Amino acid sequence: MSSLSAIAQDSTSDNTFNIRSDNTFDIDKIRQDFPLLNKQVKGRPLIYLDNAATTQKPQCVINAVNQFYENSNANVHRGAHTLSDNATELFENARSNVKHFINAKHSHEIIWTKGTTEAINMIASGLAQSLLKPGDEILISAMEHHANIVPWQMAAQRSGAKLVVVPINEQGELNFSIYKKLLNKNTAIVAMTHVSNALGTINPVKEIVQCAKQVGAITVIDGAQAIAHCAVDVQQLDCDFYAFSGHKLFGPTGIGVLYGKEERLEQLPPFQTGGEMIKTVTFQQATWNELPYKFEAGTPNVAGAVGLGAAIDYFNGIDRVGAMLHEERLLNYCLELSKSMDDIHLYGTAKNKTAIFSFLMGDSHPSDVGTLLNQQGIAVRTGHHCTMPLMNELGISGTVRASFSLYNTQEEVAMFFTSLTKVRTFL
Ligand code: 7TS
Repeated sequence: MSSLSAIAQDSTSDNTFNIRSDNTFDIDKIRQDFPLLNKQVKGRPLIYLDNAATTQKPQCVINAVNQFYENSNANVHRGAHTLSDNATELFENARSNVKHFINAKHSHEIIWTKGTTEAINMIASGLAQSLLKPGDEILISAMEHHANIVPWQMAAQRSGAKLVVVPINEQGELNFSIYKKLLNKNTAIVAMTHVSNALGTINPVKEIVQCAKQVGAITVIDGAQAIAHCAVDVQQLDCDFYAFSGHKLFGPTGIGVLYGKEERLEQLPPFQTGGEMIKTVTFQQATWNELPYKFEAGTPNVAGAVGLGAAIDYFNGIDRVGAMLHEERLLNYCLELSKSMDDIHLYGTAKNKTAIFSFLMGDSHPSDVGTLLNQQGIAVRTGHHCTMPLMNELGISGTVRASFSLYNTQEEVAMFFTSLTKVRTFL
């Protein structure tokens, strides 16, 4: 059960070894790049294990955002002045950074959004308007985040389509044979997560997409949890849409990406309307701007885009295979230490998974465990993790989730378990 071996086995990642791998992964150096990791919480050194919620930011990202406001702040695409030109160049360079990072064919296939949630809403709402009809089916999995459930429920309600859920097995893996059986000529959309935020399961997205294409379905991949842990190549995956958030990739909050194949984006109606997204407007009607601007109504989050561009530069600059191996070791160490605690019940034991350790301890309430861990400077997330239907399937109301990033250390894992042992004596 490991991220790297998982990714290596996963045929979606034929390019895994095209990402940087030069044995330069240096955890001490990396930690120095993240100012917040040196802070104290409750008088203890912070141990930040809530990376699936959001990652910390390296100094270079903080600087890029600050420098944008200090030196280049202006609105984009509209000024007849130097600052606006500078801002536009930085903004479009960041888009091009994203294009290369996920290997999209064109920069105009990269749409800036607020994050994954907005990106999926954009697709679901557009497809409800333009494509879905009564009798169509939208396939999602039982492990989806609410952001990849509720927009489809709304789309189904608006269009008369039906939401169909592919079950998971006991390990928290997609039941692939049932998925294949559920695909049929009425399947209009397959919307699935690349990596589960509650269980860490890595889904075989390339195979999911291949099968969906055989019935002519449109594929939407929620990449929120994958983007910082897997090598993502959208042309290899061949998905129609791929969504992710900047803040889970060491970038700022409030900025994210919707990738869409050019022809799919052309077919999709705009999500929001107003300035920037139009070509011509009369009081009677309007025509749309070209891609990507058709989907970027209003003044965008320019500083956020610049910050995300810097985050991608940072991420590309480290030994990413080294980082994956490091995360794999953290997860394995967690699993090893948890074996000595027989009242720990782990949720999510997929063969292919990222470093997410989701658990319950005895009959303790997850929020009690989280509060007591916080007293010791350890940040975890507790609750349903915005996957209430999954929690229902598992017959629980929530878990305690420790989610690791490349800057976490073996010592932190050890401290986490020492603290859990202490927590247990209080409960
Ligand atoms: N999809 C998945 C798989 C996610 O994990 C999340 C956020 C989202 C979509 C939504 O992303 P957003 O950036 O638009 O909010 N997941 C989590 C989490 O697990 N804890 O906090 C947020």
